[in-house]
Amino acid sequence: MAMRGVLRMAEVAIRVMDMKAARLHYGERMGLHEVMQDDKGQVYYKAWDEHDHHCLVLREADAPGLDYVAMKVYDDRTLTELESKVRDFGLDVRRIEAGFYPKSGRRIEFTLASGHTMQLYAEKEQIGNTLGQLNPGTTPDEGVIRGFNINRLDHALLGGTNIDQNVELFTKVFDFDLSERIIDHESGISLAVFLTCSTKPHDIAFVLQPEPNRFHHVSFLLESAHDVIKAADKIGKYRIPVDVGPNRHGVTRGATIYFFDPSGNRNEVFAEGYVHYPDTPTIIWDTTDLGGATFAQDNIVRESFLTVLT
Ligand code: M3P
Ligand code: FE
Repeated sequence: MAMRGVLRMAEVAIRVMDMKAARLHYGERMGLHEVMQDDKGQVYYKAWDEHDHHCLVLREADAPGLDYVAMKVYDDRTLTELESKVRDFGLDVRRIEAGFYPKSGRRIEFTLASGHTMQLYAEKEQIGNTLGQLNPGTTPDEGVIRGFNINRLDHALLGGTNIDQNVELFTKVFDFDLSERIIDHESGISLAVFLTCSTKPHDIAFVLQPEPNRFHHVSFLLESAHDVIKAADKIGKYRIPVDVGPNRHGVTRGATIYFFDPSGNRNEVFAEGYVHYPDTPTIIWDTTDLGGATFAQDNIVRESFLTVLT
């Protein structure tokens, strides 16, 4: 296995305004598994086919939005190496001791040029996917895969300033590839950038916004485009507000539906997309085909998709 360094988007921490409503949404409706509530009242979730203890943290607050994203790195030595590389790149690095975040080893934290708080860590308690490791079979017990049948956390799209500086950091320091870029066809400036550390089309993406530190969406992986349609049926049944109904992104070629949690944070469930390799060329879309880049089944640019962030 050649993949070392940063492994994946591993934890997203978001603010919700009503924890009871959020639990109904993320737990009962979406079908994520609540694994813990801490002494501050924060609620932790995992998706069924993840081994780590949790991938989503909800904190009750006065306004929605993102607290931080955290990526998991291969091991503690990688974390030490990346800490000095991030400092050499010119960012201030804060050290967070093991245990400060529940079930987690030590972390480093820094602020991206786009204004977002990002963390790296190497260790988190693993509780498995219920199948075990010896002759695990293929199919968990009834009730493990439920709700929208979410397999795992997939990616986050963040809105902010200076997104090209983020590309520098992720490609030079973290060894990500720039899989895709949306540019303004007249000025050539980057409007959105998509970055991968794996064979996924993206692990994190940034969209240019006039203000720093905005949250566009968190996305969860389903097994198939069929599962996206089945999720859409439940989104309709439970009157969950929809931003964009089932469609396929041009960027990433993922089957998608965007909807909102009760606090207005955008969620996505996503499936398919292409396989990225380190030698896959960067794909460029320009604003002459913004409809096709964003929603390729009708080529219509959605105003809300470009302007509603928390
Ligand atoms: C995704 C995705 C934009 C496209 C976003 C794409 C900002 O969120 O999951 O592929 O144009
Ligand atoms: Fe997405």
